[in-house]
Amino acid sequence: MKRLLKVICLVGVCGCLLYLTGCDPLEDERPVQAEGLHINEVYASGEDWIELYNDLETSKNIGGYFIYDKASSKYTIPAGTTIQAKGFLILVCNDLGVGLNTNFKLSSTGETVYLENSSGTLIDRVEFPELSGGQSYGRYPDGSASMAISGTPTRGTSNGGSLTPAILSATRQPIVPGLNESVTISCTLVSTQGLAAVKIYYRFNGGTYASAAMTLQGGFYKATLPAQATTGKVEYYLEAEGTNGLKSYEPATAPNKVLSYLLNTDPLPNLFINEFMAANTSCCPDNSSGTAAYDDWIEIYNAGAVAVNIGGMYVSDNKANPFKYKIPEGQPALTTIPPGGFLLIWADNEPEQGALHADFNLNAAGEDVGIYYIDGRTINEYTFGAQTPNVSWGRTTNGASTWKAFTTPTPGQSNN
Ligand SMILES: [Ca+2]
Ligand SMILES: [Ca+2]
Ligand SMILES: [Ca+2]
Ligand SMILES: [Ca+2]
Repeated sequence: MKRLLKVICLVGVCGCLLYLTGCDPLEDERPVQAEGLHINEVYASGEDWIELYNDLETSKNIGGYFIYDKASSKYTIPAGTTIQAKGFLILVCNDLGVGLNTNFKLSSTGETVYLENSSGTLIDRVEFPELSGGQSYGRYPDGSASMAISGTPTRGTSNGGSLTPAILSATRQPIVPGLNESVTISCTLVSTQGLAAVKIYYRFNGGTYASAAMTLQGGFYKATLPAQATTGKVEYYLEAEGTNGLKSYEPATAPNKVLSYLLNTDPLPNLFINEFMAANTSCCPDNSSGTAAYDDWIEIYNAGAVAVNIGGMYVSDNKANPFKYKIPEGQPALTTIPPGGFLLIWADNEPEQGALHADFNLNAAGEDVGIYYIDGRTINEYTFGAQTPNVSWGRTTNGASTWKAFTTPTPGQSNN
């Protein structure tokens, strides 16, 4: 639809020049007629919000103004809403559509938000880029045309004259470290402008945090965490400090919630990816929502002699990311597989439907499927090719090394 409209746009009113500069009727390309009220900062991960800023010397009544990301569903700011001179107002973007809660959310992959006055005149527009958790996009200083990503959102207060360096998400090598193995942590920054230092803080088994400088090597800020000779948990987080003294963290919740890895030598349980379906249109419904939904599924088989609670373990559709979906802990009645038993996990990208609903689908064109221990070690994984709708792919007998197509699938039941 968008493409079609673009073509109409190309040959129609907009003409080639505007088309080349991004003419898209789904985006509002009217000139902004500024009146001193700005979209000053946006935040798109977790509880989304938009910060408005009144750059005037007088308070401003913005009742009846419109804020939106889609012109087809503009949200009307309630009557009587005012912003003080040089003041800020937060609109929470949570789909509620009441009071200062807008009828839309923001996309963390980036989009455009618009502000109109009560006459429908476009008075501001901000196109924001992809934002990582904990990052905002705003004007520096408040109300100016200079926009940047910051690692320190300032919800409802001044953005300040300079931004805090923002860390792009950290990576770890190896992703599943073992005993006596040093670990390299890397990150990049959104901008190195005004950067004073990048540091890593780390600790072992709940001790006190040590810190180390992260140094620029081949475009990445890197630090190496020392090898550990005993089992336990390594926790770490990163800090970027600006020359303005402001600091941002990865994860943004640090030091309360941090990144970590486990060094663990437990023997792995005897579990198999036993059968799965990557294209379900009529086979076997997931009734969790109250209506039949034909979702992808993964069957796990416990070939061991003892029950295994998979709470805290992971399933993934990507061998390179064993930590993709953590089976919730604390629900052993749901997540324990008896010896010789089976457990069905819906790969429906609907984790809100319960403990046994992973946050991914299986690709019918082929990909990986695996189950991983609490420390990320591989219990069992498999790479499959293109799948036929409503035909499952499973081990010829439970736990066997050979696979075949099942025209009569047995989700949660023996393949034999
Ligand atoms: Ca702010
Ligand atoms: Ca699928
Ligand atoms: Ca479902
Ligand atoms: Ca089966």
